[in-house]
Amino acid sequence: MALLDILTFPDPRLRTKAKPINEFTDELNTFIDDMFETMYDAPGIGLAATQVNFHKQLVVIDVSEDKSEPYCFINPEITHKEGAEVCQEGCLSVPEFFADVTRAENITVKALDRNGKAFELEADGLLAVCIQHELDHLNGKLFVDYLSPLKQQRLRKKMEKLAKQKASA
Ligand code: GNR
Ligand code: NI
Repeated sequence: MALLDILTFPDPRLRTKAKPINEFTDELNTFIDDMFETMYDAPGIGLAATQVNFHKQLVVIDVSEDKSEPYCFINPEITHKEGAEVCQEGCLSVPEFFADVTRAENITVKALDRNGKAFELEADGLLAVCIQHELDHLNGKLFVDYLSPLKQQRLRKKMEKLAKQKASA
């Protein structure tokens, strides 16, 4: 197993639109294991392939506290959305930054599992928030895109400062 490097904002590769997966190989399964390992190590509750510079429609999620609910979604599609809910979000690609985002409260998602078998899942709460956050990544979208221009400007300044600190450390 291996830890993968996570791209950080404003890396333009985070804006790539992911392509569907149509081959379910051993290689893909090893990569999925690496994504889980990277997510748990970070630690995070979700990781989209886009974030590790692999531009295919693949995400892993586990919102449990004890690594007991691993989900892998391939070629995911939200087929139903209902209600609205505000949640404070963070992102492994936007370190040390948190902001409120409004998402659908209840969703239905259909996807393929790591063996290529179709499944459907209804989700609410943190799992629903996380699924919507990860699917955005596959479309090249980040949670910070929902913020006001002023807040986005502040974030850019903060990221520039962090990058300078890193460069001189
Ligand atoms: O670890 C993560 N936590 C989180 C918290 C609230 C809303 C969304 C998330 S997803 C994030 C991991 C990540 O960046 N996934 O893309
Ligand atoms: Ni994210």
